[in-house]
Order: sequence, then structure tokens, then C-alpha cells
Amino acid sequence: MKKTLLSAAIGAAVLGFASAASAATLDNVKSKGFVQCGVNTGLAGFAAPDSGGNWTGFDVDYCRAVAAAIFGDPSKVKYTPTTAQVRFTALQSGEIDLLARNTTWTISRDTALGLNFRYVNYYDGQGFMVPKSLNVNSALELSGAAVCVQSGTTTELNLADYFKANNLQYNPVVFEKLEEVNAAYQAGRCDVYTTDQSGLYSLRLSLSNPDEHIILPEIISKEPLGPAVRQGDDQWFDIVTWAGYALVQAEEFGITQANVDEMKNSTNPDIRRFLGVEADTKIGTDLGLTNDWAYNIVKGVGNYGEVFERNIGANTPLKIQRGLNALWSKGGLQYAPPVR
Ligand SMILES: N[C@@H](CCC(=O)N[C@@H](CS)C(=O)NCC(=O)O)C(=O)O
Repeated sequence: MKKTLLSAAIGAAVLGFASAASAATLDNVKSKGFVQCGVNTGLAGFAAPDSGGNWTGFDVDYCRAVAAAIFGDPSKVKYTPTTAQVRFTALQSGEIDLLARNTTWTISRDTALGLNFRYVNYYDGQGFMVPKSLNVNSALELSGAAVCVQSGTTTELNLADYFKANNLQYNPVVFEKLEEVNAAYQAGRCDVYTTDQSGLYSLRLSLSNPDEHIILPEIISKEPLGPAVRQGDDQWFDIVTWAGYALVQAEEFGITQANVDEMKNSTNPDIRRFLGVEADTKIGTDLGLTNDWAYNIVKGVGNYGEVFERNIGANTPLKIQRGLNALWSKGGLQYAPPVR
């Protein structure tokens, strides 16, 4: 009996501490009325401002999904453009509430940098782009090449490892800013441009002559890209994570932006629970949100497949196939744990 009381007291103290610490970001976001989202400085299809200063893209839609979950309004976001180099400081210092930007989940970022990752919104890998005029068909033919690469990325180390492992020589041409890498490649200061394949698809379109460049077949690394938050705020981490899973689960259920209202009348208890209409559900309140948080995401932003197709899919200039980012039930890796 004594033991039970003692452990209950310890449990309550731990819980009290956890909830005090974890309430910070959500409370702060609610009181300021928007999510401050760190995005790319400009990667068409992923995050880029249009001529009117409105941000759009696959990563931007992630910020919008988090805002929809909290406020029922996807427009309650302010965007902070972050370079590869400054993105982690922006998050650590509290300048941004979350980082939604082609960022690879690695052990050092997850530990030494004090960040938390869980959901992967884009399974990617590093590739190479070369001018067709170079007449190269494989990365293994690149010995002696000058390779353009951006600092502060996983790209630099992968590049070094790949060339070392294959006993190839290369000259790294390293820049901090994306515009500098792009300009150097466009001007022919390097033979090769290396970064995540998704980035290459986007960057190729920004060249003056995209058709004159090819992306080589080799993928030399695993780049699981996903949103990151600071360590120490579990509730916020859960909200940011589950916003991504809600997008995926909605696609699996066949719930779209267009049919989400109709789906509220579904007789499937799983769907009803997901949309917050099943009696006694606590799927939102347990997160610190309302029970219609997932409904609000789909209503405001769509499901994962819709977000993908709208921004980067086969009918967009980027023409990216779902590949590894198809649902698990369709041969891909996108899999949401049960929303129940
Ligand atoms: N996924 C890699 C690379 C991400 C990355 O930052 N890529 C560059 C090249 S596509 C980029 O987005 N730069 C934009 C910028 O710094 O503004 C990482 O997390 O380090």
C-alpha cells in the first residue's frame, strides 16, 4: 500500500513536470495566433514564395497542416526562410516552432543537436545532376570532376564517402548559399551538382536550359526527410508528428479535401473516430487539440497524396513519381500508426 502511494506520488510529480514543460510551445503558438514555420529559402515545389509573397509547396503544406490542426485554419502560419546552414540554430533558439524543410533525420541531429524527428514526409536519397554535354551515364564515370555542393548538409559527407569508397578523385566546390551553388553550376564552374534527388528535380527547373541536364541513376544515400522540433516538448512533438500521420491516414481511408464532409456520415467507426465524430472519442483532446483536428487538416490541406500531387507529382513541372513515398499498401513506405 505504502509502495503504491509512493509510486503514485512520483508518477504525479513526473507527470506534473512533463505537462508544465510540454505545454510551452502549443500555448505559445495559441497565444500568438500562428505557427512560425522554418522552410527552405526557395525550392520550387517544396517551399517558395510566389510573386505575391504567398508561400506554396509540399513542405509549406506541412506547416499549413499543423496550423489547421491547431486553429482549424491552415493560413495561420508565418514562414521563416532558412538556409541549410542556419536552419538548426533557428529551431534551437526558438525563432521557429518547427522546421519543415528537406531535412534529413540523422542520429547526430537527433542527439547532439537536441532535435526530435519521427515522421518522414519524403523518403529521398542523394543523386547527381550533370550537363548532357559531359556524356556521362553513371556517377562511377565522375573521377576528377568538380562537384558543386552546399555546406551544412548531409550531402557533403555522403559525397566524400561515395568517392572514397569507389576510389574516385573529385574537387568539392562548396558554397553556403543555394543561389551560389546554382550560379556556379549554371556557369560551368563545376561538372556535377549533387544534393537530394528531390532537390535536383526542383533545381533543374531553375536552370536556363533544364533539358540539357540529366540526373544520373545512382542514389548514394538514404535521406529520410521530415519535420523537426526541439527536444523537451513532447506534446508539441506529438502534434507535429501526428499532423503528418493524419495526412497519410486520410489517404489510406480515401478521405479527400472534397469528400471529407460527406465522410463524417461514414458508418466505419475507424473513419468516424479519425474525423472526431465518434461518440466519446478523445483523439484530439488527448493531444491538447479539439477532436476535429484531423478533419481540419484534410478540410484545409487535403490528404498526403493530394499534397504530393498538387506540389511535386506527375502533373506538376517536377513530375516526381510516388516511388518510396507511395502508401505502404501500394508498395511504398508511407505508413501511419493507428489513429485510435
Ligand atoms: N537533406 C539534406 C540536404 C538539404 C538541403 O539543405 N539541401 C539544399 C540543396 S537542395 C537546400 O535545400 N538548400 C536551400 C538553402 O540553403 O536555402 C540535409 O538535410 O542536409
